[in-house]
Amino acid sequence: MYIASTTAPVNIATLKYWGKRDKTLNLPTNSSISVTLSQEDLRTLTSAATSETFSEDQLWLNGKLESLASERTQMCLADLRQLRAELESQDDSLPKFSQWKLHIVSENNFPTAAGLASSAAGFSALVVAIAKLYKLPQSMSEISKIARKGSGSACRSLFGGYVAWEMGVEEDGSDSKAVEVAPLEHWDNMKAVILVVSADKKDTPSTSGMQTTVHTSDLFQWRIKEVVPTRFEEMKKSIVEKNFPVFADLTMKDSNSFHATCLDSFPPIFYLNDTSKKIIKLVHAINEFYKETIAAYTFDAGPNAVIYYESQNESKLFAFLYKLFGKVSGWESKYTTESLTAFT
Ligand code: 2P0
Repeated sequence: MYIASTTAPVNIATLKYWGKRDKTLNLPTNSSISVTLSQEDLRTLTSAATSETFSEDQLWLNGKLESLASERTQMCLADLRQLRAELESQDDSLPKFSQWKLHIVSENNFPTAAGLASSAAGFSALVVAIAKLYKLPQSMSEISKIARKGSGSACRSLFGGYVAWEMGVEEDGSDSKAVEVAPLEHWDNMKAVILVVSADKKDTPSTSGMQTTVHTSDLFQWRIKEVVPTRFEEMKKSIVEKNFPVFADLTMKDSNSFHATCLDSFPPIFYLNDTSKKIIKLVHAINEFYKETIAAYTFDAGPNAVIYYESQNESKLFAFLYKLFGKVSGWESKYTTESLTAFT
């Protein structure tokens, strides 16, 4: 039996991916940017094994046997096997992994109750573990195109730190890939706190939600053509220059723009709840109080907030959070599993 393991971090978009121009290949309608969270806190650990004796492909996710039958997973496995077969055709001495079945074991180190999307880290770890097992020579950006087919946002979890997913223009997706904007060490005092507003499953899944938006929202057309292309360049620059106030403004505006297109979809999609909106107001009030932008909120396809800040401002930010939410157990470990719905 041959085995390889890897970890992949959760990434939180600061410039949101929302909309596909090709549903099968997961080709987006706009480029996006994310910040990868520390692997100590939130990551997926995946091991992939192959052996001539395995009779079927199998996956154990957090200790439970799960299906590998989805079309997305099958596309990833087929791409990886094809790259391995190319290697085997060049070197006869290589074992024929491309023809053998796979056993995959995957585990998240964050509670499902935190309500965080795990598909990005999950598909990223799955694809990278198999690429390692197959000893594929392709770069991470090349491999990110395979992870993208599993779940769009997964392509960004192949890199640590600050990552861009370039949407590309080709119909076959050959230029739709993740690239590093800057490594984690470049801006290592950046931190994130996650406010778990609700651990419930989201009511509109991202994949169908984005299709509704693409087909029905006029505002969305403005967003992808006029707003995001400029913002993409400005945000990359703010990261390279470590300009927190600019990065923060762009991050908050893009979260609001994404949720505005959700509201403009027909029927409308609501991800933010009243608590989310109070957090938005709170962050603006904090920045106003200090007369300096020290915190930036962003919300994905759900009501939970991620607040970015620089470590030197932690006590300034947390003074407000503690005062308003009270000190809850688990807070110190950067995210709380307690519901904040009591915040009124
Ligand atoms: C993002 N989200 O950029 C955006 C912001 C949610 C809101 O990527 O259909 O799970 O698997 O490609 O990647 C969620 O979408 O969707 C997402 P698929 P995915 O992080």
